[in-house]
Amino acid sequence: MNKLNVSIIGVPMDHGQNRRGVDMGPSAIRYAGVVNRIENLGHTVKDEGDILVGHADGKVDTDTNLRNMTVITEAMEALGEKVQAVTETGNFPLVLGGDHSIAIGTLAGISPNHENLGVIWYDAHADMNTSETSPSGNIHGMPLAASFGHGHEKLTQIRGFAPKVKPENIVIIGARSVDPGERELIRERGIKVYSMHEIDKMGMDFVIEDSIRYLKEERKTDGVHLSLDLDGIDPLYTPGVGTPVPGGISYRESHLAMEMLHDAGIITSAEFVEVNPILDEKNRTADVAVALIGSLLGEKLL
Ligand code: NNH
Ligand code: MN
Ligand code: MN
Ligand code: MN
Repeated sequence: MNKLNVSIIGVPMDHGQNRRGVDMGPSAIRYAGVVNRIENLGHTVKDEGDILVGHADGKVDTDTNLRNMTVITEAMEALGEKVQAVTETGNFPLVLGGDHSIAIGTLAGISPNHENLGVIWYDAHADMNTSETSPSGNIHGMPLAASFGHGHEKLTQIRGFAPKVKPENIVIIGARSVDPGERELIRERGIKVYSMHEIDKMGMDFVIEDSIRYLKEERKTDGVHLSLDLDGIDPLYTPGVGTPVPGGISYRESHLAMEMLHDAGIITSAEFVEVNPILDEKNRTADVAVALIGSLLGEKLL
């Protein structure tokens, strides 16, 4: 098996949504043993520490209509710079959140090293709102739209370029809570979505096979970023998330997905987000994140 040099980057960000505590996600995932889990697979790990995240007052910026806009965009610029530096050394970037707003920064760092990047967005939500369509005003509901260049330029122009990924190179897996504006945008931009309906009907096996075929053969991507929101998984297994939605992807289906992605060898970077230890039970959600990271990086029973 291909051995990697994994660089872990923590982003203690909680300003993209309303519940405090998700800024402790990187600590909870480290405490759950992420470094050992990866090293036991024969990879090397460098923990690069955390990106500095400033303080915010929860106010909506009057020009952009975005809550905590400045503190979030500042952290995204720093994260993008760090992720790009890590990517250029040939290391595998593993970003730990923090709320999902951080994906804007992660993709800003990965995108420059690809001609035709693909993204798998594993999430209960589509994260394709803008300040106009958002029901909450929270930036963590906007990062996917921002990354394909849709929304306010303060979010789309992080690190001075847009888009970070083409809409036709995106696959959403696990969606079950999609807002009206997002539904419209999915249709308009032809985004590929495997909602819970498709997972129930065709099985995770088919969904991942078809996602790999689509991104590799049809879209001919030269690398795929996995952005995994722990709320994609059913809250029975991952209760420590800010916006749980029942009826999600099971623990076993998620392991199967990670194992198949590993075997296909298509994932070139990853982030695990929305772990909130304050809302969790005995760090279970961080434990699931670490177990899934293990499967993604090659853990096998036999
Ligand atoms: N769609 C809602 C919003 O934009 C909820 C987003 N919450 C998430 N996204 N956790 O993954 O506010
Ligand atoms: Mn804070
Ligand atoms: Mn999300
Ligand atoms: Mn979500």
